[in-house]
Order: sequence, then structure tokens, then C-alpha cells
Amino acid sequence: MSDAKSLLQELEGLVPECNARLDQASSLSDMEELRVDFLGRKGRLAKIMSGLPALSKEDKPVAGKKANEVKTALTDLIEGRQSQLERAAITESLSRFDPTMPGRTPNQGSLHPVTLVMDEICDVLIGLGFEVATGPEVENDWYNFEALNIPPEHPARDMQDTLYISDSILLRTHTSPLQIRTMMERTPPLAAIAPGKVYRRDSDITHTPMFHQIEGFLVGKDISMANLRGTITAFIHQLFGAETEVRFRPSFFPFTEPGAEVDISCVMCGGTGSIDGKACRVCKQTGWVEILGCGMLDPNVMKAVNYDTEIYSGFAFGVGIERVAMLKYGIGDLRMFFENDIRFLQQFS
Ligand code: 2NL
Repeated sequence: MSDAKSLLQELEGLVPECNARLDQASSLSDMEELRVDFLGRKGRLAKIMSGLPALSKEDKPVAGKKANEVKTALTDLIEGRQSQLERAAITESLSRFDPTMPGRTPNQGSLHPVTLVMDEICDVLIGLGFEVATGPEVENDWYNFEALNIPPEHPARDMQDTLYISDSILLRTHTSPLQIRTMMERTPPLAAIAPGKVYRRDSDITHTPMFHQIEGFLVGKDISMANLRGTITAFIHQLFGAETEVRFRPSFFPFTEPGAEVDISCVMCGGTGSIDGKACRVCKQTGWVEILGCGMLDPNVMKAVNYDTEIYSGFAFGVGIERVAMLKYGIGDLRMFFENDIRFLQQFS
């Protein structure tokens, strides 16, 4: 028969002991340790209670009642101190919080230079009377090549140059198929532009597999090279300034006859070919930079869209957006557009 008196004494001793230990506990982890020590499954209270079954029938309920009282007292003590420490921690962190400090300024986004130039070119051409056409980036062979007088054996059709999805489905290599679609849906007189992404199987320091283009066309009665020249000149003067000189050089595109490439006086050196006595790197000292391609619509293209060449004629042009952006903003490396370096992009805000 175990000694009820000493068990009761031990039980009573727990409360002052816990109190003494509480005074030394300074952190919430100290408190957890303390709780486990006194109230845990293998803690002090449990250990004393393991002597309970050995007590006599009369002593058992007395000790049991005492044990419950002690357990409640310990729990109150520990939880009280715990919430005291929690409040202190909150007060402490609030004392370090200065509500008068200014907040962090959120980063403001800005438009990508390609978007800026795209929008600006569209605005100019809309101002000249062109409508805007949009359409699929996934095209078929007919819209992308056949209708544009690009014959089956033309190198542009090669797997080397075009990203094919299947034998006849591909990623458009220019925005021309959009123009073909627009012409087929409508009847002249008609003037539209086709801005968008285009894809080519090409990747090096001056070529990316995806880039941006705006093409435009105008079809009507008695449309001549003079209309093309006037439109392109007005467009360039609005985009680069009225002082910009414009020259047309004969060139070839399968979808135009005749075709021309257009140069403007160098935006860097103003057409002089040199800056501070040094050779201009943008025009390589020629004083001119190529800016776009254009021409009169080839009769075979007119036929493909069922326009009567006895009644109608038209012109078309195509501009590479990245190239214009490089000239406008003096960007020396095409790869800058696709790296998304925030230090680069922020300069256009
Ligand atoms: C360039 C040259 C060009 C066209 C695009 C075109 C479209 C149709 C019919 C005829 Cl549907 N032509 N577009 C014409 C000449 C040149 O682009 O170097 N672009 C960056």
C-alpha cells in the first residue's frame, strides 16, 4: 500500500515549482518545454498519478480530486503565462512598425518597344485611311504562298525556311495571307493594313523565329506607282519627321510587279554618313538605311483573289517592326527585344 500522504505532498509541490520555473521562462519555446515537462504524457503530473492505483480505496478519490485540481492550476498558470508572452511579442513587433512610413511603390508596367512602334505605325496608317485587318497565325499553304505567286519550288517554301505544322498547314511567314483573306472578303476600292506576328525558321544574332510585321495594301481604279510613292512618303514623314529623305530602288518580290525597296536618310547621322568625323555605324557611311519593301500588286495575286485586272490595280508594302524600332530608338541588338531585361524595358515607360 503506497503512501497517500507523500503522493498528496508531491502533487501540491508541483504548483509552486511550476510557478518558479515560469518566472524563468522568457520565450514561447521555453513555455512549450515547460508544458511537456509538467503536463505531458510522460510528465511530472503523469508520473505522480501512476502511483494512484496502489492507494487504498479511501485515499484514491481524495488523491484523484487533488490531481484534477493540480492539473487545472498548472494548465491555468502555463496558459496564462503563454498568452502574456504572446501579447508581449505582438507589442514588441508593433513598436517596430512605423505606420507613418511611406509604402513600397509598386512597379509600373510599360509598353514593349515593339508594341509602341506597332501602335504608332497603325495610327499613322489609320490616319491615312487604312482599315485594320486581323486573322490567324496558323495558315495554310494557299493563303501563305500559292495566292502570293510563290511557286511550289520557291526556296521560301522549303522546310529550311518555314515552320510547318503539317504538309500544308504552317505558321504564317508574313502577314500577306491576312491581306489575301481581306481582299477575298471584300471588293475594291479597299485599303487595309495587316499587323501581327510572323514566323520563320531562322535564328541568329540578326534573326528571331518570331518577329512582327505590318503590311498594307490599296486596290482601286487607276492606282499607280505614283500613289504608292506618295503614300509611302507621307507615311515615312509622319513616322520619322518631315525632313527625312525617301528613295525608291527597284527590287523583286514574287507578289509585286514592279517591286521596290525604300530607303530613308539615315536616322543616326542625318544622311551625312558620319558623326563627329567617325563613320556612322547605322548606315555604314552610306547615308541611307532600308526601311521597307513595296510594289504594285502582281497580276497573279489579283487573279488569285478574283479581282479584274482590266478594272483594278493596287499597291502593297511590308514593314518589319523590330527593324523600325531599332532605328527609332537606336537599339543596336535585335535580341534585346526578346530578353525582357527589365532595365531595357523600363526605358520605354
Ligand atoms: C519586306 C517586304 C513586302 C508586300 C510586302 C504584299 C502583300 C500582298 C500582295 C503584294 Cl497580299 N504584296 N506585301 C509587298 C512588297 C513587300 O514586304 O521587306 N517587308 C519587311
